[in-house]
Amino acid sequence: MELFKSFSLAILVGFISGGLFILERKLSFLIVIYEKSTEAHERSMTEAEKLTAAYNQHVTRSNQQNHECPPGWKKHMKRCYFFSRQTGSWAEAGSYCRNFNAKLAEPKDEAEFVFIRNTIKSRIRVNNEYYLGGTDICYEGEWIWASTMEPITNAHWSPGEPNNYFLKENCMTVLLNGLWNDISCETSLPFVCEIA
Ligand SMILES: [Ca+2]
Ligand SMILES: [Ca+2]
Repeated sequence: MELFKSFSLAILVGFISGGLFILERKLSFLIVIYEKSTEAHERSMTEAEKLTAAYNQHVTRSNQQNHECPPGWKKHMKRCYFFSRQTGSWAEAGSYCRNFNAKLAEPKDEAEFVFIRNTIKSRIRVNNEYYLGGTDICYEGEWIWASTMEPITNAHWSPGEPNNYFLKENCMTVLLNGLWNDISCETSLPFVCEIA
């Protein structure tokens, strides 16, 4: 009887040892698989990051080289400008510009003013003034740039302007001589948009 018990115990121990051995082998195998897949994942992440960085560099370089403006827009310094053929009220002109993440042009420095003046003068078929982004619609005589509501400090009004003709001229235009005028905001005119 004792012999039978010892024999059974030995078989049981052998069975368990064998099972543990198999389990250990399977576990080692799974660990190797996991490590390899982790390495592969990290490698592919690194490659994806490299590709992303290379793409971003390409875009930045391309923008630096071309100083890209959308088709039909003109480049000046770091900004893009659109001189429309379409016409609309001052409010419609502003909406049109905003559709392109732009605004009615606000020539705040001398270089920008000269660029717009020269471009207007060079457009030989044009016989109209163009809307810009200045207004005194909030308070008569207090001219501001609409996008920021900053006071306009670098005035380039044409002689005799702004005259608030018929007490209803509250929107800024640039005349064909390149200087500024005030006009009724309902007048249908072409306009200049600017992307900063
Ligand atoms: Ca006015
Ligand atoms: Ca006027």
